[in-house]
Amino acid sequence: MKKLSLLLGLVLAGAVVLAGCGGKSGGDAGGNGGEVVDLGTIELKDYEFVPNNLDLKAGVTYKVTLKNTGTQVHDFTIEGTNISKVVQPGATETLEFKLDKPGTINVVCAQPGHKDLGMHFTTEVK
Ligand SMILES: [Cu+2]
Repeated sequence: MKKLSLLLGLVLAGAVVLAGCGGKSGGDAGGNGGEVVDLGTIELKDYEFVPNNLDLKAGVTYKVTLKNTGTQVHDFTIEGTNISKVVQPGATETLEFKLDKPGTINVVCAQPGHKDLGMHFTTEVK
């Protein structure tokens, strides 16, 4: 009888440890969601983005610095979203954004004609 209750105690202790692990990993994921990941600087030139790819994950908040080194007004716009930032020639702006779903996104300059001049790229959201 004593042996059985000891065994039961061990099983219960194991269950508590497992539950504790599950709770901890959930908490960590929430912590990552709260922080902002800095993507560095993207240069907006006449008429291209440099660099023209990004390493993105859904659900993460990113910050990007947009530097317009061209002679025209440019913008950084993610098609199909309301994520967009206009940058005047010679100016630098920062933009924070978060994408909810994985998939392929199109980043474009929405100024008239600029996309057709090559100012766009596609990138993967994991
Ligand atoms: Cu442009």
